[in-house]
Order: sequence, then structure tokens, then C-alpha cells
Amino acid sequence: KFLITGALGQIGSELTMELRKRYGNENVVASGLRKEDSIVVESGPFEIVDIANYDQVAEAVKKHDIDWIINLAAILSAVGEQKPSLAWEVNMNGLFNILEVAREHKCAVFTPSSIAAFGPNTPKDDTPQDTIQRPNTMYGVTKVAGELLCDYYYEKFGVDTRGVRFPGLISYATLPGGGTTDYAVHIYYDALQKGEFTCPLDQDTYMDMMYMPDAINAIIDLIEADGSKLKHRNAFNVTAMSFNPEGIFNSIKKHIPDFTMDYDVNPTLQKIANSWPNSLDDSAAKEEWGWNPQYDLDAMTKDMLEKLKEKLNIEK
Ligand code: VAH
Repeated sequence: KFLITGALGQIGSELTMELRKRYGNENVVASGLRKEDSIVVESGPFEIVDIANYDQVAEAVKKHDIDWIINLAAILSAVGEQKPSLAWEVNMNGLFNILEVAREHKCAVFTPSSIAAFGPNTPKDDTPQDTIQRPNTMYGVTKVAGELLCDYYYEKFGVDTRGVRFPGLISYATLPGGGTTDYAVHIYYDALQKGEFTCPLDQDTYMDMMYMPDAINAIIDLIEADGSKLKHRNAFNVTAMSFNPEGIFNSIKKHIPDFTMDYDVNPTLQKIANSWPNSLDDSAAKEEWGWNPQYDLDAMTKDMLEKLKEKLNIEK
């Protein structure tokens, strides 16, 4: 049985529904800070869990006899720079609680890292699986510390911990929660609703990105992988594409010819984005558990625009 924390978030809301489809509603317990009006709450078990509260994590795991904790509750990079202590509280104390409960109740743990776990002096192109990681954002510090803590719990206590370093994730179901890559989601909404977009990052900003269906498959494929075959655990580089604002703008323009974009660079976001890689080397994930993304930029754009037109009731 699975417990998903952050189940109402951008990744959690879609992972919950996919796991319920594959494993049955009753075997996937969703959790979040509060109940919301959502298919995630209506379609299966839901618990109020603040991961910074050890008792709430332990209660949910005991009550539902959980085997896998999928920890998606986090404060992301941009919000983390505005509220660094909250980011530490949720991302580190929360993860520590998850790992302690997993150790006591023999659960396995999946928790994602991020390209944010790399810093300004990490090689930026084809960033290796094993390389220097000195991030200079609070979010990045919690991500690299989280990788080390998860590996420690695996080596020291035998807790089956696994994770991937996600790039920017693009989806239409639930908005992202305050990251530096969020522009790549908002650009699709603005293209359809306004016909124009003001980009907060400069035109030379390349970042790894991935469409949500590939991200959901990455989590499930890694969870279902034979643990004895894994040489790495926390966390695998995974990516599907790398683009700059010009790239995603041109991909959308193929469908919306009079779409326009201008720039109004946000210095805080730009500083974060500049500290991250341009493109990852994800060969370890491909070799060790068959990582194989299906969507490139144009395939993602075609699907995103179709699905958003339905969601926003915009004529085809
Ligand atoms: C963020 N979307 O921007 C998240 C992610 C790689 C980016 O970690 O913070």
C-alpha cells in the first residue's frame, strides 16, 4: 500500500490517480495539509498529514499499514528563497520524519531530488550522474542533503530509498507550486488565454524539462525496478529535453501563429536558474532501470495545448 505526501500538488495529484488506476483506489492513501475539493480526495483514502509533524506521519503509516511512502511534499526553489526556514522545516525535518517512520515500520521510500541539487560549479552541459554538488539555494541545499540522508538510511538501516533528480515538470492538471521552471507551464496558459507572454527568465536560459506523463512513469518504473540491480539510489539524473524560452515559444507558435513574447527578467529567478545545469546526462537511469521518456518538446506542446483548451473551455 502507498502513502503519498503532497498528494494535492503538481506531481502528487497525477501520481495518486495513476497509482490508483494500477493498484486500486484503496491501496493508495493520499495525504496533504488540508482536504481540498479534488478527485484525489474523492476517489480514495485521504489523510491530513504535515510531514513536519512526526506523529501525523506515523499515524497515517500505522493506520493504513503502508509499504511505500512517496514523499512529494516540498517547498520549491523560488518560494524557498523567500522562506528559507520553512523550506528547511518541510524539506529536511519532514524528510527526516518520513525516513524515521519508514525505518520503524519497514517501509520503502521514494522522494525526488532535482536539478537544483547541482550548483554554479557543477559541469553545466551533460551534467554527470556523479559530480560536484554545491547548490547555493536553500531548496538546493535541502535537495542535496536529502539525497545524502536517503542514501544514509539505505546504507545504515537498510531502508529501501530511491529517488530521481527531476528537471522542470510541465503539466496541465495542477499548477506548479512556486518553482523557477514554472514559466514553462504559465507560457501555455498565456498563449491560449492572452496570446502573449512576458518571460521572467532571459533568452539564454537553458534548463532540463519533462512532460508530466514521463515524470509519473519515471517514479513508477523506479519503484517497480529490481532493487538489486540499482547501483545508484538517491538520486538518478532524469531528463527528456532541454530548451530556452525561445525554444518553447517557437514550439507553441507553430500552433498559435500570432503568439508574441517579451522579457521582464526576475533577478531572483534568474540567479537560481543560472546556478543550475543546462542539460543532464541521464544514462545511469537508462542503464539501471530502463528510463525511457516518450515526449519531446513538440509532442508535449501538442498535447498541452489540446488538454488546456478542454480544461479552459477554449474552442478547438
Ligand atoms: C523548481 N520545479 O523550479 C522545481 C524543480 C528543477 C526545478 O525542482 O523549484
